[in-house]
Amino acid sequence: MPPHARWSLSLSWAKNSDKIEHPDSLSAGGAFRIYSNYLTFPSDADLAITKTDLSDPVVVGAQVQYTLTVTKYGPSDATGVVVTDNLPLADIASITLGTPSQGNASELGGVVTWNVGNLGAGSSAQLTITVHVKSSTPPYTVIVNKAAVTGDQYDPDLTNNGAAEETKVIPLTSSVPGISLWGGVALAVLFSGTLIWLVCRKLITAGRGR
Ligand SMILES: [Ca+2]
Ligand SMILES: [Ca+2]
Repeated sequence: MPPHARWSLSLSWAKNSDKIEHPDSLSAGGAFRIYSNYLTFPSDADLAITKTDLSDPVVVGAQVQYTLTVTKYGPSDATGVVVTDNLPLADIASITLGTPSQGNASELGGVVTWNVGNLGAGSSAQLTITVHVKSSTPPYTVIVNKAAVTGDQYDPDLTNNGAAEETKVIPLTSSVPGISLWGGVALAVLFSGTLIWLVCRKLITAGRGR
């Protein structure tokens, strides 16, 4: 049991029990002695969340698919598991939720709430969220998407209850094509024709001047 952990304790004893001394003096603010070998603590319910993005980097106006995975570590089951994902609306034009592997998900005002429900020890659940980057998003913007998971039980490790994914926005590739072989030939023919026409006109002009 880590320091400052929350736990509950149910007591039952008989007078003169060898487990608790002085039960008759138990009152508000009173003190009594409990032998630790008679105590049992609730098992840990360590929830964790990870997030990935596809693709990164992303072209301006293109889509990104986030995959959220919530996992239950520790020996006990978790109940009331809820994932909250705050999508960066400033840079996102549309939001499409996939069907979660369990539970149900909804979106309101850019906040996705995924009610996962119960998760057994060692089990995971997934949800995909597809968004489109705004065409007005400046290139080289780094979009940050944060999500968090909570549950009913005490979580001994809160460092893995949040996940942030960064996605870099890049500009469209230049749409001006390079000069192909046939383009080069066409330009050469055009240039040659123009040159020939200029030479002929020069000769004709010179002939008239004689
Ligand atoms: Ca945790
Ligand atoms: Ca990324």
